[in-house]
Amino acid sequence: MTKTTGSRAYIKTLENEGVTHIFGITGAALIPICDDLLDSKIRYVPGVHEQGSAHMADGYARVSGKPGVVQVTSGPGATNIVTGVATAQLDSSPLVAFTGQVSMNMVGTDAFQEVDIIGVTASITKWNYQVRDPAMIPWAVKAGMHISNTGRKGAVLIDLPKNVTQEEAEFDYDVKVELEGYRPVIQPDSKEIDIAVKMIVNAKRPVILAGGGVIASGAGKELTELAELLMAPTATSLMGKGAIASNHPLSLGICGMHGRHEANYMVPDADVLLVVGSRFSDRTTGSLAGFAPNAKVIHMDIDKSEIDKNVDAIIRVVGDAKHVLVALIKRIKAERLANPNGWHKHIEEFKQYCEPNEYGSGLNTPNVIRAIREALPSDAIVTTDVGQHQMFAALHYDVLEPGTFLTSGGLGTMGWGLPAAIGAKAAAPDRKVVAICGDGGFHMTENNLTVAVDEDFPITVVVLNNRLLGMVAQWQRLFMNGRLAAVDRNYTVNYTELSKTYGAHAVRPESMSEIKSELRRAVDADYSTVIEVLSDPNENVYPMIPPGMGLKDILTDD
Ligand SMILES: Cc1ncc(C[n+]2csc(CCOP(=O)(O)OP(=O)(O)O)c2C)c(N)n1
Repeated sequence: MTKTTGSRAYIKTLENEGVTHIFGITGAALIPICDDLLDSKIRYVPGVHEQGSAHMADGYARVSGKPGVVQVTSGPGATNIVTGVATAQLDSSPLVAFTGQVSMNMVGTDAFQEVDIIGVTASITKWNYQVRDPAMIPWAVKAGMHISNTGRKGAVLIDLPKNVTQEEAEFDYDVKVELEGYRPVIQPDSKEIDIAVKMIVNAKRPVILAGGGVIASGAGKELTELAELLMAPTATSLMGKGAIASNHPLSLGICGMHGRHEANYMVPDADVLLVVGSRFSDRTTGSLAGFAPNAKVIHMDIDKSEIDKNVDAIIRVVGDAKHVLVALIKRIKAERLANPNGWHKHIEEFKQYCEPNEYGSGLNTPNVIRAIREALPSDAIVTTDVGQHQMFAALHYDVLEPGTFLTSGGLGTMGWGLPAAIGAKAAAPDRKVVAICGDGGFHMTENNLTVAVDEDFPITVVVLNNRLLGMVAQWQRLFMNGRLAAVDRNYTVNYTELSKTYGAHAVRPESMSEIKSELRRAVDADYSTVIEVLSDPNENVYPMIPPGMGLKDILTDD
């Protein structure tokens, strides 16, 4: 074994763990690490604000399936990633954050740029840990990478006091990572599977609800196979969008507050609801009283604590979605299925809503979203920001391959879409990446465009500029007698010109045909483009379930 500094041990361990990119911003506590990174093959991607760097690492993680790494300095660097860490944690994305810290002899003295980031992030991380001995660095880094990307994935934060990175210790990469009490259940119990199968094969009106767990475990193919085997209409949560291709005849689309009619009418009528990798967020269920009131719920999840949390299950299966689905499919194939009497055919009754003919051919957000789909190959990655445009995308963007639609579902973080797209491009340089943003969210993190340009991650950003904080304005129009408060954003800033100053190509097309041709040019280009679309400030996203109401209490614009 050789002696080396904590800083070098940290970098060597990251290299051995297969880390390709580190996103972040430096500072006093990170000087030794950034110096050593000059000699590493890991690509360091300098950011412009730590929140953006954290979202980049999150986007990278969601696309690569590997942990995304963000590295920031102590104090304000660390507090600036809190939103990024919480966003990743709530969406079960494997983000590993490394924070610099003041030296151990200064910890607790309110030293310059000292903050107790372990305390701050305790409730928004899967695990956090302060390394106090350089010899522990390989163990801590390996443990962090492992915890973030196993079981239910999530955010990890590791705090690195400066002296720990400067001091020397024996470097032992092969140190065993034994974590007492950490035993994620991957393989489902075969008895639980047997009980579930009995219920499933006798179902008359089976419906599947797939969540982000299906995407995270790469089980889209198995989910689709199960749906076909049962001829079961299949809805998804927002995070599960794409688990089954949007254009599959059994796809109901997303369910919930801005769910499609197919999903919101058929989920409540199920007699057996098969839920895979979904946590029953309130945005997915609406009022629990109206959510599948007659269904026997079979809840399958990798995280035992999600089962019976919001919705009582009758059968509980703990395990990784892919393993659970493989086991189910194998068992169901050996059974005789009940005749569901054409139950799935009801899907057609609801499909008329949300279809293109409803929106004509003029310039409106659903048509822009559809034009984005038409301009992209099936493996292109779309990220969204948060607001009306996000829900329009959830309703109208057809996801053809699982894992190609990325969004901040749990925390609903405005400002996520653009930096996450940069991280996605870093993970998949050969694929097209488009961020769909509102003007509000774009303005929160648009400075990251400079990273896309200067670090050569060519992406396309579509800014749907309605000059309003649109989603809030929609709630005010619908539920506050139309009194608009705190939502007006008719700023003097010109996003097209602003984007040019960051070095991006930027255009403001004015008709659908111009939008379509700009989209085609942008996605084929090897540089970043911002397409600003001046959209209608009075547009509402429909369908919508008013807050607190049930899935069938659907508001439309008729
Ligand atoms: C960081 C953050 N701040 C505030 C909110 C609350 N919020 C949710 S949607 C929304 C409006 C978003 O406006 P915009 O980005 O312009 O998108 P639009 O709804 O107009 O499509 C706001 C303020 C949020 N989700 N995230």
